Amino acid sequence: MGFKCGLVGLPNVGKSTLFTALSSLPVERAKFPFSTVEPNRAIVPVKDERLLKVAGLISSQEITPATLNIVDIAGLIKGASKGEGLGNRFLAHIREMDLLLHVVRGFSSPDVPHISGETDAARDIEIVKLELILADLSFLEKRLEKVHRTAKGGSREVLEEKELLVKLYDHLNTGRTARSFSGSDNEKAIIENLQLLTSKPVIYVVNIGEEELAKKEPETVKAVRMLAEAEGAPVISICAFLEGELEEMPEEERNFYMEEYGLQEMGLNRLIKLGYDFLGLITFFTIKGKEARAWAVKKGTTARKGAGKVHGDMERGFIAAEVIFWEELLNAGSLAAAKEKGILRLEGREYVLKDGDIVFFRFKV
Ligand SMILES: Nc1nc2c(ncn2[C@@H]2O[C@H](COP(=O)(O)OP(=O)(O)O)[C@@H](O)[C@H]2O)c(=O)[nH]1
Ligand SMILES: [Mg+2]
Repeated sequence: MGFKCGLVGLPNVGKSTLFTALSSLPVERAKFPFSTVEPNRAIVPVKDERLLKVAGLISSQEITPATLNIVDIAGLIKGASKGEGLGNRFLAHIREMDLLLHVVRGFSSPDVPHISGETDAARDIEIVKLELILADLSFLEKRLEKVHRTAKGGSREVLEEKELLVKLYDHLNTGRTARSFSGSDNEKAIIENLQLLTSKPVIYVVNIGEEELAKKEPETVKAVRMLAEAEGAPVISICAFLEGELEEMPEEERNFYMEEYGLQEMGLNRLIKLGYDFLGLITFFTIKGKEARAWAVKKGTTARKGAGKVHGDMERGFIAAEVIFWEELLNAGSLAAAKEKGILRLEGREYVLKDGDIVFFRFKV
């Protein structure tokens, strides 16, 4: 179903504004039927020049970009981990995410109340982080109780898990995230299985006001950057308000305003690209008749698994993959010419897909 990025943050920081802007990016909804069912989920396209070039070469009538799922998770307030506000439902949503986009308020407006009075990026981030840590702690407590019971006379693995859980619990209990816990590879694998909220990768998104756009680095962005750098997380600043308006405009008008504001690229595209890279995703392309399509998979995905992304039958009945790097195809001039030259390689199921590969799957049903 694709990779899920969840918008989290305090109420009134601009999550829904950002979400609305993202959901207006053009993508063919019919291909993603579930997107119409859930109002808080947007399918957003990943802009890719290579896809456009490949599509141009084969005179595509249909161009389907790779996509990310963005989920607008209802606002988090103090006490959410104890069930306040939307509490547990909210937390359950986060558990399903591959990546969190932590939105921080960077705009000031007397009309929009701030949940705790003044905007203070560092404190706001801390509130959200703390709620997630508390939720993880109560999860770990339950887990520890269970392990405790089975650990009596239990196997070595159970004892090891118990030891690890205790260490992790102490770590979180000092206000740190599971992300920042350093353990062995084996320990990390166990922790990953726990699906803790604070082990999700995070990108900080500072939602700045229009008047901040002209500044080199607004104060809030700087404050968030310092925090983020310390934990190795990326930061992006975006004016969600303006992005939404830009998205609605005809291209010419949009270009005019982007120049006025000194924007080289739509912030939405920068954000999606960043999320894509941060998730460790690569793109492969398929051509079917007159359709050129891009697919997002994790780095290291094999040809057979990649086939499964396109269709379950293709993975089950996988025979081989014919592969050509996108630039090689462009250089050849056409698909027919590439075939004639014999530059399509035949690869087996264990072939590791590369970013920019064009793949033709051979399979039996
Ligand atoms: N002045 C100003 N208001 C904004 C900006 N971004 C969002 N808002 C307003 O802030 C309020 C809360 O935004 P919303 O997206 O609903 O926040 P959420 O609670 O995080 O989903 C709304 O009234 C928005 O119109 C901005 O950049 N500048
Ligand atoms: Mg909202």
